[in-house]
Amino acid sequence: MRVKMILPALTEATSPFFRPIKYSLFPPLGLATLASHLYTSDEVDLQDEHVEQLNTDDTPDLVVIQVYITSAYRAYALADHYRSKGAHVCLGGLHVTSLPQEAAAHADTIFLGPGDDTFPEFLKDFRAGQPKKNYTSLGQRSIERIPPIRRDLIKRHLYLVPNSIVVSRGCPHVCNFCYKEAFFEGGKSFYVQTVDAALAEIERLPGRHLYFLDDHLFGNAQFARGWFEGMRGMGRLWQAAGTIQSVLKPGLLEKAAACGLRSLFVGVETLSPENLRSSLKYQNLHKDYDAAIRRLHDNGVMVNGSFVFGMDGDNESVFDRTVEWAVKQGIETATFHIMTPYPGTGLYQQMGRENRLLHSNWDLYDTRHVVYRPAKLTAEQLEAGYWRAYREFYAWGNIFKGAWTNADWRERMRHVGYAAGWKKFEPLWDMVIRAKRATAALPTLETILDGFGAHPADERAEKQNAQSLLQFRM
Ligand code: B12
Repeated sequence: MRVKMILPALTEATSPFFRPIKYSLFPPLGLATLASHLYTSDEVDLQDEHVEQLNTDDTPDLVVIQVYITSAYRAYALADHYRSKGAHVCLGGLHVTSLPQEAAAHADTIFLGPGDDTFPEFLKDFRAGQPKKNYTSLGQRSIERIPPIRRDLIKRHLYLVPNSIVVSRGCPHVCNFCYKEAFFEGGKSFYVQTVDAALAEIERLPGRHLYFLDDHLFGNAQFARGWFEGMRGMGRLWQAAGTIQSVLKPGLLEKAAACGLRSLFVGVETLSPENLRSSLKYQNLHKDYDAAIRRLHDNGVMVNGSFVFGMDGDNESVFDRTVEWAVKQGIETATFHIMTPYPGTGLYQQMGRENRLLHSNWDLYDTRHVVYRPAKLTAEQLEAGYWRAYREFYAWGNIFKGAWTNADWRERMRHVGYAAGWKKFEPLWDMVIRAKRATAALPTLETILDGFGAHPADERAEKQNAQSLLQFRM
């Protein structure tokens, strides 16, 4: 069977003028995971439009497309193109799950929710000539027995971070702006790999660097502790995402740092308890944010703080207050978002009920545009504040101010290297991406992550080894 798998480009990714690095970071892990259910005899062409020109002159039997909200129109156009050529087109992913009717108009088969259980079922029906129009993942979901991901289909050299990995699905929390509740509706919404399978997947990845794309890698502390132990001594350097609450849990962060955690994406979202309550982000309520950031830095873990602007408690002062706080904490990188009510989420239903949705042009649901009527801000103030926050946070003055919150010179250089490398050399990234050499920058990333070869966790590990050796001799 000839199978075509496509990750269409999100808006902004294919601008002819400029290529942001963020779209050349991670390979299409979702599609490579689904491909593990195909026969090795099947001819599979996996294309990611973020990093390569799509070839649509081919004549596959089966086409599998992953759809996000800001790639929906592109995905539908590709689906229509291949259906007109007689291919069987499958659409799935976050946007299809939130708006199945819209997607069904462009597909032979649609999939709702995770595909780990439904896609193999579909393939059996399809090979038997009886594919259904709709497959919905329900009930007891598991990833404990999924086959190894088809990483052979991924063009590693096109990505800065070819070693992206997930060892879980979903998240134990219920924030009302997040896709999760809608996507996992009807069944388990947080489940993990087995420790052995997680370690086996890690062992399969070449090199040192790993990037965990799990929504919440520390969501199941017992599981996390298990494979953190298993990873000790592997010499890995890795990045992931976790909550303020999990960072404050005694012992867990230390174990993660000891086996290579070097930066953490943290959903800080807002400094306002009122906003935390209204967005059902209870896990951040009454938590000492400053102590959490300090704990991360004390363990040599850099912070990528994620913030949302435009919640109902926000007025004009939110932008400067947030940037000032983040710089004062020495947060290395920040990802700002304009609050975006994604279809299917509690926030979208609230905005609909209150008649505050401005339009349904999905291309603009990219967290850079205002698509609803804010409460205490105008749409212009919100968009201008968002862009000002990015400019201010990554101004050289603030990068150095943040770096100088560290006493140690190496930590200061690491902060400057990481923050500036991420945001101050975009023309250079543009050149590297167009030259299809994104992976060439990985050793630099590894050196910065590892504190130029002298990371506190390594020093701590060496000291502990020396001590245990000494005790052994005595
Ligand atoms: C990698 C990633 C990206 C990549 C691109 C996507 C990609 N796949 O490579 C990049 C870095 C470009 C990106 C950008 C952004 N992202 Co992003 N990203 C992710 C992330 C962290 C991991 C996706 C992944 O690899 N998951 C692991 C694999 C195994 O799962 P999967 O891809 O979902 O596939 C499974 C199922 O979805 C399903 N499936 C998927 N497709 C199909 C198709 C078929 C036919 C079938 C049967 C099944 C199926 O089966 C697969 C196996 O189970 C997700 C988090 C998440 N939980 O999805 C956020 C996430 C998708 N991103 C998010 C956001 C907010 C953004 C940004 C706005 C961030 C920013 N500030 O810029 C931008 C988008 C900007 C724009 N122009 O729109 C949000 C949601 C957005 C939404 N609702 O669409 C998420 C959910 C994070 C979150 N928790 O809120 N992102």
